Amino acid sequence: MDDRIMESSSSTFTDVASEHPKSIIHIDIDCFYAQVEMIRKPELRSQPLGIQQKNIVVTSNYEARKYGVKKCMLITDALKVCPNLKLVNGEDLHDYRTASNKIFAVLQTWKCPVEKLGMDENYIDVTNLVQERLKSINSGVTVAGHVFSEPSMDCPCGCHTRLKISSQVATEMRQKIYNELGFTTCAGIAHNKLLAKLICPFHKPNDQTTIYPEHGPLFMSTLQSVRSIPSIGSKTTEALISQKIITVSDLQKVSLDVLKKHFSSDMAVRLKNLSIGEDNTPVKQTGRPQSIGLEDSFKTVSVKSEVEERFAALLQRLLVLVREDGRIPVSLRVTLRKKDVKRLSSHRESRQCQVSPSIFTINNGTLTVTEAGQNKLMTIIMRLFNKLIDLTKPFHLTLVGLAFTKFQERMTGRSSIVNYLMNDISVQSVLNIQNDCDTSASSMDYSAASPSSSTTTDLSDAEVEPSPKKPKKVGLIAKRRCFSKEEVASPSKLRVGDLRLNSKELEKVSELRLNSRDRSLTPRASPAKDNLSDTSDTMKDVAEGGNCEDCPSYVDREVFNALPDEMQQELKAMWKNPSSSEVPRSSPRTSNRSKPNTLLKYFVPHK
Ligand code: DCP
Ligand code: MG
Ligand code: MG
Repeated sequence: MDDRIMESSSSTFTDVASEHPKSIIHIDIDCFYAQVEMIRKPELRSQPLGIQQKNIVVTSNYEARKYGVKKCMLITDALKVCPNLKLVNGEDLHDYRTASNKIFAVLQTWKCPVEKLGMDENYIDVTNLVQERLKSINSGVTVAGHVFSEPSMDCPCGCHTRLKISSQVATEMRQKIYNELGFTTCAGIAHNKLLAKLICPFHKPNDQTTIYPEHGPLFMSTLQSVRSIPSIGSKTTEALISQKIITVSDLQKVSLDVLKKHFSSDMAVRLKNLSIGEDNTPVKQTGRPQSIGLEDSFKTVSVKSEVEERFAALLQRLLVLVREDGRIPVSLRVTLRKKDVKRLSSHRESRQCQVSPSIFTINNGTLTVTEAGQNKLMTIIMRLFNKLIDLTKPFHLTLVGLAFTKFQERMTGRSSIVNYLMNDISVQSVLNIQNDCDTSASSMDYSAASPSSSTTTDLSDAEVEPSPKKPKKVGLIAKRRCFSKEEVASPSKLRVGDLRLNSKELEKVSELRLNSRDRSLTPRASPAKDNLSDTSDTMKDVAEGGNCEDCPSYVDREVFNALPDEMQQELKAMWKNPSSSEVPRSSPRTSNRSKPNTLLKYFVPHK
């Protein structure tokens, strides 16, 4: 064992008043996919059940595990050990994803940071909640569930009591998940994420385990492979194995200096700390993913038409995910894994480009894509494919992937003026058709993504992306939409800004409306535009310089006149009675915080 590390660890253990200040819970759902199926069909509970994806059992219920059915077993092997195994196809992840989101939502009701990890795991940082509860606790707190090992002495920082309270919170959380959704779960409770996650399956299913900091090194030494440590990936594992460091115990014993010869200094220290159960990574509140993607892997595909079929199937599934998410995509990435038959190797390549928001429409609050829109997306996908593959030569693919990698935000609050304007989304849609992804070499923004970042439904957006608009275009759009270049990036402002139509654009909209049979082009909730002649009237107003006698000088009349009557009246009333709403003359981002969606902030004078 590295004495230096252990020494410093044990000396700080006694010296520092609050050495283990955090309280972390890790919750993992028992046999997740299988439980979703058993909740859906309770008769499955009493029989051994396997969830099948292609030729693999991705998970099984605990009944099947008694027979030796393991995760990722081949179907043939699983049926050998358990001939009665009932198989349910689990390739459609929709219901699993929905259940996962519901569990996340339940955990959020404690108002603590919750970090979602994959489909069935969540970290919850209950530090503040525990501090609150401590205030009203006078005596003896007992632990709920199992303990890895009873402590030999009390830790002066008081973490034992805090972790005991955390174990009670974990029980409450698991109980609520069970009561509301019917899932049994396991929990691990510790002073950091590493130990909470690793101790979680110590007693399973449907149970929980708490570990105290002093037992971190002992517990870690029981792990057979360094790969069991969550943040140690395959490359680090390989590098460690090449130095004959195979078990976590080996890692504890190797000196820091030896590790530093093979890893950066920071990495070496991190590895040593991990080996003794020390980890200070924070629980990061999970937001919405920065990209939504799907991949399909297969043995080999070498024909373009088959690639197209696979992309079409992926696109259908991806559109379901995007609809659930609700945001409007503005960028699409295509990923291929190419097999080099000569070298017996494979590598990933990605290309992406912008897609026009006009492909997506909002019908009754739901994001939809018409058949024409889907065809347009397929055209874009195949153009990107053509950029990635030299079709004059044979190709061999083992994976195709699709991901939407950037989104406009939809603001859906009732008070959101942006939301109100979105009822007229068809206006933007018509205008945005011009901005469609054009894959001709001169006008298309392409990027070759880094291969490592082409993961499915990745939560990070590490790729080097093309700038959303070319500089010249940005300037033009910023001008047209009355926002500065920097503000163009703000999706909500772009939407409102889209109403700043010049008379030519309005003519175009009007023409398109008159010619279009698409019912979606008829605005629903915009009183001034309930019929087409009203639109023409608006155009007339614009052509004549507007009818906004009451407008302050900084207001753009074209913008004002493009607004529905109701909104114009609302603005006029506000300008007449400024005390009712402060005009944000400075920054629209910072002023008028109490009314973040007030219309007035969109009428900021140009500097
Ligand atoms: N899963 C998958 N492919 C894998 C591993 C898991 O598709 N290689 C899916 C199926 C699981 C779900 O992810 O149900 C959650 O994975 P877990 O490792 O948590 O396994 P389970 O929840 O199924 O079982 P356990 O009770 O051991 O947590
Ligand atoms: Mg699980
Ligand atoms: Mg899991």
